[in-house]
Amino acid sequence: MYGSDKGTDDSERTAFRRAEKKYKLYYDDTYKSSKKKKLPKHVDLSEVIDFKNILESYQQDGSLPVGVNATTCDLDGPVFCLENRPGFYFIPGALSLQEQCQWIRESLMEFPQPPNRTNHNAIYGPIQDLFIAAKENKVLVEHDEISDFKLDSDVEPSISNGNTHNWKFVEENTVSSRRGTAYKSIPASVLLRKLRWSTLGLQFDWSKRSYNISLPHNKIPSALCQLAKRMAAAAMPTGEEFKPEAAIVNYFASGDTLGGHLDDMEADWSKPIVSMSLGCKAIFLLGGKSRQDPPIAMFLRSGDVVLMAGEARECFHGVPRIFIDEESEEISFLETHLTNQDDLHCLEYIRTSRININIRQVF
Ligand SMILES: O=C(O)CCC(=O)C(=O)O
Repeated sequence: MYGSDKGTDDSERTAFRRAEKKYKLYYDDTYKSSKKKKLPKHVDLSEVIDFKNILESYQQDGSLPVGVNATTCDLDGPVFCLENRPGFYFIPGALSLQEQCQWIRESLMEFPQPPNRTNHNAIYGPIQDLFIAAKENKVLVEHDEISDFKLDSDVEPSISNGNTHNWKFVEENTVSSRRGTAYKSIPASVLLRKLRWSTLGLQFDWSKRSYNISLPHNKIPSALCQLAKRMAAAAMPTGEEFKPEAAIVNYFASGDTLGGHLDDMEADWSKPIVSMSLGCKAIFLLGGKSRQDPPIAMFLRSGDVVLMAGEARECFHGVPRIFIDEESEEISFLETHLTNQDDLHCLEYIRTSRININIRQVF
């Protein structure tokens, strides 16, 4: 499901694949041999729906493009739907700047904390305080029975997937002073960049593509539950309340993609998936029930919320592209709110990244 900018040209056979290829990040070869910064290749974005513009026109004179409808619920702004994708809802700018900053901080500092699992679990076991370690330039080292680190360590080895993990964060200078000792090491900042997902609430087992309710987990934080319930209302059957039980947090760096897929592991597809975007702008592809159906491309900006319920749950979707720094004006709004000392590291991260939190009712 996850990808990077490495060639994935095995097939152009489906309409979804062709759209992914059209929008994904390629660099302009003209600059390859020069020392200049690599520039993204130009891509025609004229067919990408921009709900920010749609909202502006709608607020000005009530006009809407053909095929787009608006409804209202308890939120401050309208909720847009697409006639040819029933069950899909787009809420532009649903999150205030304060809310966006709050969820960026939580996504970096709290959500990757054990017992929540991340893509790093399989190799390193549970990692505590990755964000702080990255901020302090620490290095994760593997220490075995004979290594010096074992003697220094007061940390019990962790066990995950049946493997014992002896990894521990140490000061960068400790690593360089012990050259010659056989151990593996990786800077926390690299691990933070390579963080692709964390799971909250009921834990998802990617190898089995199912929820593993026996894995230790915390409940979804109550503030996130309240927010998801408020957002989900537009897509809920009348009189029913959304019950957030699990969430997947996706982290995207430049060149990262999320390949076309279905979210079909939850029991009841009438309940929406509530999907929040933070940080750099992205292109979202909303396909149909077959990969052969040409997908609709739309921009997702920081603060936008998407709901997928009912029939839309059967639609392939994915993220072929994120736009970093100077291409993403949303970051300048966040800059004005991420101002204290701790925030600066979040800002540094989000300047070149996108975070997506998608919240699900499992049963
Ligand atoms: O990043 C996004 O906006 C979409 C995420 C998604 O489709 C998923 O996690 O299933």
